[in-house]
Amino acid sequence: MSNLPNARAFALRGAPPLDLRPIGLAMLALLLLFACIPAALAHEFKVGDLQIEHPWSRATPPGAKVAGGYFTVVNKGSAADRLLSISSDISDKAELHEMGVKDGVMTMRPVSGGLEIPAGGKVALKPGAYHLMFTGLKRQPKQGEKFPATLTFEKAGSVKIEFAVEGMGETGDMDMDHDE
Ligand SMILES: [Cu+2]
Repeated sequence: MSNLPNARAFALRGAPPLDLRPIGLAMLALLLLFACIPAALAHEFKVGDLQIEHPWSRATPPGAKVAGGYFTVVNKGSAADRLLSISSDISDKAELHEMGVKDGVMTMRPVSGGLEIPAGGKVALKPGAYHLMFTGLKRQPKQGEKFPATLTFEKAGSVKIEFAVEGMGETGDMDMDHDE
C-alpha cells in the first residue's frame, strides 16, 4: 500500500524525457505551413477555350446565409463567351454580382444577361468587384475543404469546378501576385 506515492514520484521524475511540448510546437508549425498551401497552390479547370483559375470561397461564421465565390476566367479563344449561370449543392442559389457605388454607398447588384469573357482576355471575380454569391447556404463552408459547383457558359458549355475554402479573413491578396 505504501509504495503508491513512490510510484507516483517515479512517474513524475520520469516525465521530463516524455515532454511533448516541443513536438506540439513543431506540429503547429507544420499545420500553419499546410494551411497556406490551398492559397499558394493554384488549381484550375478547363472547358473549351476557357480556363478557370483558382476558384476559392471563404469560411463563414455559424448561421451565415451567404458566401462569396471568386476565380479568374481566361479566354484563349478568338470569340467572346459569356458566363450564364452557376449552381452548387452548398446553397439554394448562386448569383453573379457586381459591386458599385450608388449615391456614395457601396452596393452590389445581380448582373443581368451574364458576364462577358472577351476573346483573348480575362475577367477576375474577386472581393470588391464581380463575384459569385451563394445565397441560402445549406451548410457553412469550412476552411480547408473544397466544394463542387457547375459553371455554365454560353459557348463553352458546362464545367464542374471546385471551390477551395479559405479562412474568414482571406482577401485574395495572395492571388494578386499572379497578375502581370
Ligand atoms: Cu454579392
